[in-house]
Amino acid sequence: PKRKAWSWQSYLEEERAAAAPVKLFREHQSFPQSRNGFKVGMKLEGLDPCHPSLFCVLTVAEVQGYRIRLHFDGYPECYDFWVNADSWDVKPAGWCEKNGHKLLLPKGCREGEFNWSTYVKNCRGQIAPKHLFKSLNTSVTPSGFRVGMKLEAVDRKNPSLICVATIAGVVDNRLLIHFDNWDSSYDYWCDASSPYIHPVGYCEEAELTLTTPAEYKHPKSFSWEKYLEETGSQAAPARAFKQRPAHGFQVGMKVEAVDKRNPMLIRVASIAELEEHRLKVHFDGWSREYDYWLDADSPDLHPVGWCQKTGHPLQNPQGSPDASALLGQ
Ligand code: MLY
Repeated sequence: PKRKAWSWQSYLEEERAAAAPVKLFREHQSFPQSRNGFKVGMKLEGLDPCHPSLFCVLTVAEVQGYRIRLHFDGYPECYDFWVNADSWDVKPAGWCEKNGHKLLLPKGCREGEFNWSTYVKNCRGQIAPKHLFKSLNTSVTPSGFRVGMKLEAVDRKNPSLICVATIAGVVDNRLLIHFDNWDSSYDYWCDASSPYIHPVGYCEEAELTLTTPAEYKHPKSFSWEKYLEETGSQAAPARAFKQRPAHGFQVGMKVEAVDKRNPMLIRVASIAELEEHRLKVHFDGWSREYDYWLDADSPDLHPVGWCQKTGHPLQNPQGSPDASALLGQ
């Protein structure tokens, strides 16, 4: 028997479910204003998602709707990753040099010898044109955060720890958080309203344990006053930290979410559980074991209709539309 093409509208009716209202999404999650102009082969600079303090030389390997798959030049394909075309994490060639950031060079390139125009000429590549980068020239209000200032921050790789940390970078309205005396693999970028950063003294006030810097001599008697003096640094001013309003998502609302296990796929999903700044998504038609938590402002979360609007395939609960096409149903 012929199966009717899957549609959100009839699915929501059948399920008696509601789509998460578009107003609950942040701009970067919602319907884009422009098209994705990136083309396969274009080269750019971007953050390594597994090592977010590092900008790297990347090539667009695949374009799908408003998303691009990025490849690390000179490294195996298994490190490729997907971002939205308006991601702040991608920058045009030359951005690092201009902004004083270290650029991880393609494997095999020697330090001091790298030059973008010779590089693209040699590999017959193409530099991604500047106008494709939507996150450039966004208006920025001065924040009060300065490089070197200290704060208390959640270690996102070990989220039960709140630790002594430093602002290691400030770019636009984004802050690079670094954990004192740890390597940069725990670093992350966030903004002043991130729920993961707090002013000096937050743990004491909230009666939480503050994780002191690695190899700190007297962790039991840690005092901020002493530490700031020892390190000749300042605390980030409390007024620089902004409160983020709670998200408005509710359990049962339908969304479109990236499948973390196969990030090229976006699936029909439901909000399954809530926390103040996070939510758990469930992929409709799949076992609960694939549910996962993400930040309410994650770029991998979109309103119903996002795939259709942006020209991205959507995996529906009946299985992918492409698969049924193959079976001739
Ligand atoms: N058991 C982990 C804890 C690392 C915590 C690092 N934070 C504080 C930046 C480990 O030693 O790898």
